[in-house]
Amino acid sequence: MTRTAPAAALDQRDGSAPRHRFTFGLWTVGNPGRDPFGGPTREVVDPVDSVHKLAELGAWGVSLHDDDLLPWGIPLAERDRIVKRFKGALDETGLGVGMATTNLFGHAAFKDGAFTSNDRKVRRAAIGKAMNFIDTAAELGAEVYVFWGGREGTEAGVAKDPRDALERYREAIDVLGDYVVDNGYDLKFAIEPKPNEPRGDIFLPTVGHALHFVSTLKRPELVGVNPEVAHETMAGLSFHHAVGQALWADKLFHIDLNAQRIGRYDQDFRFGAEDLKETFLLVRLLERAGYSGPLAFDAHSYRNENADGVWDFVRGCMSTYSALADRAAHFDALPEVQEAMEAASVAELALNTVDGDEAEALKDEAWALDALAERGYFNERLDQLLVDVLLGVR
Ligand code: GLT
Ligand code: MN
Ligand code: MN
Repeated sequence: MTRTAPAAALDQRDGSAPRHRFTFGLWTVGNPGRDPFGGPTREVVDPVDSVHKLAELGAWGVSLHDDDLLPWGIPLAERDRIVKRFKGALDETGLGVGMATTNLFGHAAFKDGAFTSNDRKVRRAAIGKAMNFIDTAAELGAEVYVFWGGREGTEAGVAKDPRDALERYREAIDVLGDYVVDNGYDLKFAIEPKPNEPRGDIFLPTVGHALHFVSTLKRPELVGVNPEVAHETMAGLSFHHAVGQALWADKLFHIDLNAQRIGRYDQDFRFGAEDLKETFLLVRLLERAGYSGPLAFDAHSYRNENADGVWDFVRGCMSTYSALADRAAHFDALPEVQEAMEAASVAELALNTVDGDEAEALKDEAWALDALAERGYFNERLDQLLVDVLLGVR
């Protein structure tokens, strides 16, 4: 079913569809402000109310875990009633479902892992739980199904051979891939890496690890990655480089946007709340690459906000993305930027280094290194222009 854009869409350039497909997880706007040291500071939000409010604010869609919509353990008839009511809200508002996923971390049985638990019965139950919600995801028209393996890891490294754990992880994704194809579902998978938290160390800790893992699968074409700003940043890595590698591999199926400072716990702050420069580089990259998948804000409002503050957080995420997209286009159009790019030989990196069999010429050219060391790359000028644009002085 094609969905019509909500009338209030923030960034409607051509008048027909929102240019950016912004989505929010039900668990993000519904986050009650719990942290490891204190209980909730806000009421739980009804998913149907979240759908209506997000539509009003101009989001394109939502994403959800099974347990966000269907509390664990409810009877089948109740499930059907809840799904029907939720579908009704989506139809009424025109909101889409960017991604769906399984909560494979909350239940106490997943304390040793889900797909990589040492207990085979837990592993089988985890695959079954995912299958159950894949059925609902297909019914809701989700385009991507995410796997975030928050519990797939160890504190006591001696308790799991990482080779066995990765083999079981691979097996689970392969079995679920067969399930999707056998049922004729139009659904792609995306693996979401994270280095640690809640486990001491998590398997598939970075985008690079996940990209290699995808290449080992039975159906690699079905599976991509879902990088999250906070997760690569926790590992001290450049997020836009990680996204660049996912794009280069044609594997950016989904993206989780938020903000994070290096060396901290998983902060999941409002998009753009930290490191505006890296955030600018990310948005510029996504815009230039023509990424058209969901732009999912996987973040939550500060704990000291009340229910109204959550909607300020939602507006802030979307307006910062849109403003940075505009700033990025403005930056690239500035003549002084184009000159600095030329001086820095930015476009030259897109040219082939070697054309055909040139071994003899290349060996001769090795002697040019001393002369080549003389030039500058004008990175100071170029980077300052970026800072000027971010500060609004250009
Ligand atoms: C959890 C995690 C996120 C994941 C979600 C999907 S759940 O909130 O912190 O990064 O994207 O399972
Ligand atoms: Mn995430
Ligand atoms: Mn996170």
